Amino acid sequence: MTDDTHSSDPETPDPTTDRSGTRALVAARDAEAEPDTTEIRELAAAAGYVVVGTVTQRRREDPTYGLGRGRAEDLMRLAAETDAEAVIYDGSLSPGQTFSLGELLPAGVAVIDRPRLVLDRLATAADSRSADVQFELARLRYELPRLREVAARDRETVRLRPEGRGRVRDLERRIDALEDTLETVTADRSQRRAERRAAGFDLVVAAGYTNAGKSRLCRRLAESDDGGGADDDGGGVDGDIFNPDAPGSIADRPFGTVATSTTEATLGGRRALITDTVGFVDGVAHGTMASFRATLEAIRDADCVLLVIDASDDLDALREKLRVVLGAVGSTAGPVVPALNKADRVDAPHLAACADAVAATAAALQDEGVAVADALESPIPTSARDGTGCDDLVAAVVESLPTATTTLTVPYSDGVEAALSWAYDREVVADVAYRPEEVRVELAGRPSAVEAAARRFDQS
Ligand SMILES: Nc1nc2c(ncn2[C@@H]2O[C@H](COP(=O)(O)OP(=O)(O)OP(=O)(O)O)[C@@H](O)[C@H]2O)c(=O)[nH]1
Ligand SMILES: [Mg+2]
Repeated sequence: MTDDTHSSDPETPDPTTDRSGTRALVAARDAEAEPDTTEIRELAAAAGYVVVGTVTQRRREDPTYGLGRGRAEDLMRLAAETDAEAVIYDGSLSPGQTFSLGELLPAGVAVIDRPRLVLDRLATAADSRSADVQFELARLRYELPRLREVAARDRETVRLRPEGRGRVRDLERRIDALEDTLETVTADRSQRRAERRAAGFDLVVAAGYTNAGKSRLCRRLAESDDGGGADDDGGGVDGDIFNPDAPGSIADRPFGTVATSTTEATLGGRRALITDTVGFVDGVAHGTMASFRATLEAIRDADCVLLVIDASDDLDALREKLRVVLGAVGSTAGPVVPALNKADRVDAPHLAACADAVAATAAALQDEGVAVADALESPIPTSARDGTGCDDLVAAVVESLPTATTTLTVPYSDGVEAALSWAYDREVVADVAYRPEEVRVELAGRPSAVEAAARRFDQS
């Protein structure tokens, strides 16, 4: 990527730089309880940081630093002691707070809040050829008010610095250009979906919170036609390093997927395209999420959404993550089939409690007017690791797909054989009966494919 829009100020670190090995402190604050830093540490590690210290605080938000002044000063001392190069704040900081905290910390220590951590990771890891323009756009939209803040402070302190304003203008121009590109990318993807449907495919899209097991579940569904199959040893494919025997297994790997990918599969006799998407993460502002338009539209437009939920989470986390995902998705055209994945890690009572928590969260979201909550079917326990429940999941997905049936009786001819062969290829032939001089064909499956097949028989 060639991009001359980011600044070299410590407050606005260059997001294209490789972070591997960067020493970072984690700072977290929560008004209600002692902050839990598990997820932010995992996200930081996934983005390449080495966490060398943590400062937490239970108090309400401080308008200047996010943390209270005392804890912010602790952070400053700890940063000096540990030679930290970055402070990762588990929450959103306003442009002003980012600036103030940066001023307090030793020179050169970057301030990275949760949204920046997520956006940097997505924007830099995404393969630029797969045009994840959306992540780049999200990151720049996040950047703009911060750069304006820096430019405004520069004006106050060092008189007017025209290069600050120039950078803001460059960034605005780059955002405009990316918005145009995203418009085209989104239209192209929508067109491609229409073509795939016309070719007789059902579009199944896996969505869910990061680390829920979407990719592993998609691989398993694509591997075998019935969704079951041999045990997945967790090794090999895509460098999956899950080790079920590791003590206190560090199987959690957020940010595994940074671009959507689509695989062809046969689900219960229907030709489907399964799309694996980038996971959702809490703490990325709604406006920024709106930039993930191409991904959100793929989910909203799917014939069936496979909503992957990590059943090994505790119930509070499960509810919270479900809210994040469904809140961002908003509404879907088709049904949503939830999978309670990682069922191998938990017992039956916990799975039952998860199903209840999903139902209760969906009901609450429905009351709040989140339309997608209405589309939720009953959850199916699955294990992408050992294949348990995958047959049931496939059955539920197939059951939820749109189906049309029609019966035709046509005079026998070579044209009918050709039409039959075409219909077999698209998996829409439910029954064929040869009679003297004529053929009776029962078609069932994707409405567009059934219609197209029926037209071929008519013209045969
Ligand atoms: N025990 C167990 N581990 C699983 C299962 N499914 C996935 N995992 C592990 O959970 C971790 C995350 O799985 P992924 O498939 O990468 O999750 P994801 O939802 O695609 O994550 P993102 O791409 O970051 O959104 C990996 O270490 C997987 O091996 C499962 O059914 N059981
Ligand atoms: Mg993934």
